[in-house]
Amino acid sequence: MKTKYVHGMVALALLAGLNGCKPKNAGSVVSGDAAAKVYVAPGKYDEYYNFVSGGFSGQLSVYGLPSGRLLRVIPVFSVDPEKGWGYSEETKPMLNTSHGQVPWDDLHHVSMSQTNGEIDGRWVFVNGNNTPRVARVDLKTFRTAEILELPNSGGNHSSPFITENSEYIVAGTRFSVPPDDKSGDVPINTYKENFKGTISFISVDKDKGNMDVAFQLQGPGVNFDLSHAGKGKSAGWFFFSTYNTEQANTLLEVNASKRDKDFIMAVNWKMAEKLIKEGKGRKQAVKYASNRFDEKTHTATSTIKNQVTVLDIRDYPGLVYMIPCPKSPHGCDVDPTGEYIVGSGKLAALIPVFSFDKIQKAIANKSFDGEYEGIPVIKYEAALYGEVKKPGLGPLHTEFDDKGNAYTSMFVSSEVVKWNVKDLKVLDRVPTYYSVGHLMIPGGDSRKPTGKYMVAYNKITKDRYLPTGPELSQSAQLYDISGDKMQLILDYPTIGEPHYAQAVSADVIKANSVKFFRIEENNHPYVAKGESNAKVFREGNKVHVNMTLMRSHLTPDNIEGIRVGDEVYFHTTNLEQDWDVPHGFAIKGALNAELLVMPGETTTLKWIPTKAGMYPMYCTDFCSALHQEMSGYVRVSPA
Ligand code: CUK
Ligand code: CUA
Repeated sequence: MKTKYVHGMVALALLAGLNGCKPKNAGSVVSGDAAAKVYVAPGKYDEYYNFVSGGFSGQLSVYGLPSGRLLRVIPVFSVDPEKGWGYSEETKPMLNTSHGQVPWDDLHHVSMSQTNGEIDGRWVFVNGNNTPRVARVDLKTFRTAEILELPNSGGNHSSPFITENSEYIVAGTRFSVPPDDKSGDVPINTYKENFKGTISFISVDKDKGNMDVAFQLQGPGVNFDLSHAGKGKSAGWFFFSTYNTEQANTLLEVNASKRDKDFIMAVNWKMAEKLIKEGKGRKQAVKYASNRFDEKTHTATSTIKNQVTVLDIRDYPGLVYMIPCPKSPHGCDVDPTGEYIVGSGKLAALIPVFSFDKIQKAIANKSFDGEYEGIPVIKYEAALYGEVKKPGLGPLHTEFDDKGNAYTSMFVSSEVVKWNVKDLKVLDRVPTYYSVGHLMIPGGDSRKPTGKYMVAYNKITKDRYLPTGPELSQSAQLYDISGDKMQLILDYPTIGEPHYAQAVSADVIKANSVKFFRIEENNHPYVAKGESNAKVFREGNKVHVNMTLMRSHLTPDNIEGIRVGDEVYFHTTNLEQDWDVPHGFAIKGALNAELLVMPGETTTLKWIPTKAGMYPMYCTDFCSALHQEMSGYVRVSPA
């Protein structure tokens, strides 16, 4: 979420005086042995990979923990000139949508693939909040392998949360919208009649990870906020927080905050899956892009799909239930046992903890408190395990450790509060600098949390770093949680606005990391597998340059016969067969930035010269002592 909105809401909720309050002793509460705890000696590796949302940068960054060292920025939804992402012909289709190429998005949440409720280190899924999309990053290559657009959605925020064997990731729409097969050209004040809330269930192929929209649930025009899958005993269920159950369409900060309680929506996804298998649901015409990177050719293809199966949740009794939750719920987290579901009302001064067993009993006994839009509402007390009293202000998100404790971020009072899941007693609290959004414990939303570190991802930095003009980096803060008291041990800036993040032991990933691609397996249609295969050839006004890159020359390096207006394709193959020897490629005046080509890979830069003249081209990545010599010329003649 964006800070200013929360601030606005909070002000309206008469909490104005507490808005943005600063914890005392900023900067002086660092643990005495902090340096030793975060110091990773030169040449030594970090213990954890931490995958951090880049917010409105549209990218995913990778940090080492506990050092806080930035290891990599993985381009996902946004073009990235450093890697030619979205500029090379091979990657352009990844950013395709039903609206055309959308070269940016707002990335909020990170879900690592799981097996038996434990992070298995195969893929990271992330969401695009703006033009509804989910992406899959392959952790063998640390590259985005797939981007899937979502129909019937607006603002894909409640996403991408995963089931414990990665069967599905879900994506709930933040903005209810008229379904795609209806005209969206309707008066906005017909919201209640025309706008629908939609949740996509996206299937994930067991072996390849390929995603598709398996089915969608459609219902009243509420806004879905975060969600989490059940675990263990609750594994067949999903829990979504909702807000704007008022179904307001204007001045939401007032009109969507009227009700004392909104809902957590409990979805029996096993039942939905069964209904779909039985052929239930309605086929709806839509258009959405499915973009995949082909592992053989290293080229993305974009396919526009045109149908989804929709279950109207009101047509299937038993599929969903509403659980009242105070007030403007945001986070919705499930503890490692799967029994406790933690709600977090942005405007609430307590944390409700619901019991899965009690929810099941309430359903069996019909302990309902009427209906909401045809959906049974379970009585608050019938579902409630208990409340954490006076935890702080503005609870947002909760993670768990391996000792039965929960940690909840408090946006308004700018702190993290540790409490015991069984007795709901607050055990400890630490200030954050400032206004924490998500927090993260490695494995902290899985069945196997760890208990060593917690990271707070903060919206505001203020006085934490040297000033850099009006805009300051957001920041992460690392806490040692191994003892009774949480201790701040490190601050580090982040790329873009961090929302959620996940971390996993480096051992789960590092052994599988690809070092380079085998040139003999390169199936790119324009590969040159050796310098003797390099060539320039013309097809009408298209000119193909099958070029090789090898320390320290381009082949060919003198190109003539190009005319103004030709479409020139530089298909550059990096012939190196060694780890960490990329070459780059750029040419004067090219609109498509540059390329960064991995060993064994072929990547294409398209260039349409507009003026006759001499155009230098060169390798952009310092690759050897003779890197400056890795260059050449293209002569362009009048058309
Ligand atoms: S949201 Cu950002 S602090 Cu998009 Cu997960 Cu709660
Ligand atoms: Cu190749 Cu520099």
